[in-house]
Amino acid sequence: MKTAFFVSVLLTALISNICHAQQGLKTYYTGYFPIGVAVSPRALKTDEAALIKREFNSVTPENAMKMGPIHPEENKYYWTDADSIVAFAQRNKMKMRGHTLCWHNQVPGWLFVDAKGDTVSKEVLLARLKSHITAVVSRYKGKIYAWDVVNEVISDKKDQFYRNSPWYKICGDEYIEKAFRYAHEADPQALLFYNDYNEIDPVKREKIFKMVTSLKEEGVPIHGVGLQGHWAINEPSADQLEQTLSRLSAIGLKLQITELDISVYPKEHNARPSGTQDLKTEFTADKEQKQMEVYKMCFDLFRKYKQYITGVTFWNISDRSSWLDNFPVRGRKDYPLLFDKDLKPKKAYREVTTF
Ligand code: HAH
Repeated sequence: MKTAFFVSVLLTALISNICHAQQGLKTYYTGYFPIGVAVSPRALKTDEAALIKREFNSVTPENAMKMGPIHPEENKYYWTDADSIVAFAQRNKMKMRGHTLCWHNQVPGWLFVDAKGDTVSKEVLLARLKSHITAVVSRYKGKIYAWDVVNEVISDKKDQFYRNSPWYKICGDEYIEKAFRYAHEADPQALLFYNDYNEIDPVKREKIFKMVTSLKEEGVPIHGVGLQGHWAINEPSADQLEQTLSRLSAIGLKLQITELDISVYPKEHNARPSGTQDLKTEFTADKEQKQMEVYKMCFDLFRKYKQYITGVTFWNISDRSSWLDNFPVRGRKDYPLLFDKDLKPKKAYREVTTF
């Protein structure tokens, strides 16, 4: 009798465990928001493809649509990689976000200079921006429902508003609204986002609030704010994240978490080489516990703000590899995602799917 009881308890636990993981993140979040993932064209040809199809209902190209990779020379576009991700999304009836039309990193060398190597004028740079945005957005019109139009133009320095990038040096802040207008002209249906990181910092958050509010008031076609969400085991606190979501939702536009990962190392904002202090890179029980707590807290709040949040996208698929293996510390292994290197759901997976 007793044995039969224990066997049945064990079986129930086992079955519920299996079923739990099999539903897929996207199913748990059906009544909330799409769950996306950043991908490379290569990943779509490996065992990660099955995981993507099971768990997610949206994809973003991690690199394939950035200005450098997709537009390496003035008169040459390289479409192959981006096309293959769009085809995957279409084939599997997934949503697709575009990333990103205007950024200061991963830009092609030719963009800011003329044939002689001199810096181009504002008129030339805006004309180049327009032809880039028109080409890319038109090609995927109707297939990409949301674009990160402008990425990371707000400065991290407390006493500086805009980042002093080549874009800003040549155009002032005018390229920002122009980018949104060009994208809207090319695909009037696409939802257009301003995307940035570290909105949990109140100073940066207020700058973003101010810029996006004024774009909106001037009638610039902008529909949402993307919070990248590159967070860590020590930040944000629940209060900090709630203040962030509450403040930015007051702009009156939609919010998306566009690049979520939770690093198992305390947050550092600047790149540096690795040193002797970086040798302890195992995924310990302590790191796992802290990461679970942060993931749970984040998704508790995302669900609480579901009225404003229209998407949550992870930046990479599994701990097999992620951009955090090289940032901020070059070569330091990180474990920031919900799936381990064997693509099995980690304990944090259960935390975000039990509610
Ligand atoms: C993001 N920047 C970018 O939006 C994304 O395109 C890239 O793949 C990874 C992260 C975050 C960032 C950074 O790259 C450098 C310094 C601070 C923040």
